Amino acid sequence: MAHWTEQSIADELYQAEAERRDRRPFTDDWPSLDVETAYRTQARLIQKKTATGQTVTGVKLGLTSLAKQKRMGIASPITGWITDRMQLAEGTPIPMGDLIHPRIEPEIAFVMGRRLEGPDVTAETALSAVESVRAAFEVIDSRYQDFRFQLPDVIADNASSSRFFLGSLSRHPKDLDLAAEECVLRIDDRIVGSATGSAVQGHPAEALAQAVNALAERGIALRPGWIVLTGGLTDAATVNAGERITAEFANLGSLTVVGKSPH
Ligand code: 0L1
Ligand code: MG
Repeated sequence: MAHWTEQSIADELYQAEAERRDRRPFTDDWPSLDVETAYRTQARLIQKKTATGQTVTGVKLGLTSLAKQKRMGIASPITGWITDRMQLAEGTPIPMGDLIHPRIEPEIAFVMGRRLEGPDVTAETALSAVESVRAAFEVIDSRYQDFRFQLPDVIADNASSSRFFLGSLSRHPKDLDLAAEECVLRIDDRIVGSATGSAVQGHPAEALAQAVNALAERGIALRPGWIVLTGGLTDAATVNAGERITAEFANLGSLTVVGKSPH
């Protein structure tokens, strides 16, 4: 049985991503691996990324839907870090050759206007710290075989973060009803999902408040200018090379991405 430590798990996850290799969850060998240790491991993983020139540009909230939370036995989102290297400009194909088994989910993204720090942050306070709202696609990619993991595994793996896109339209939060904001997800011309912002903890600002309060327990505050991916609105869809994937929002515009073809 392998003897894992926070650092050796971070090293292994970093290598697995670089080598486009999936693996067994660490909890198979270390069943008592807990959430606190997993977040410290995630911090070591992001330190490795920043040591190689990546810059943290914000956070992602994961497992925001009721269905995913029930499966994992949690009631509030997990968080991961996003970096400048994960963000792709609209029009850039999803680099299928660099990823293991990417899935995509439409999200509502916030750009923070001011610092936000828990505890006791409410959805209202959280939203008042948001400068702008954008449509987003998050491309998730687990470093575990078949996305099979326990909660500590996925936290250590930076919440399956991989790539993301932001839409070009930027709206002020006061001009939107985010719980009612509709989104339709299409692959080529097939509708594969639809939802409103209420799919994310009832309201994306509620998800933000819960995440900020949880981050405060680890001494972390959100900084002005940081991006927050607030969580998948629909189920994540598998991405295949050559597919054209569109998220059509009622008030945030639409965003189209393609899975890069091998030729
Ligand atoms: O962004 C997400 O909600 C993904 C969080 C990790 C769970 C998964 O890989 O589905
Ligand atoms: Mg997501």
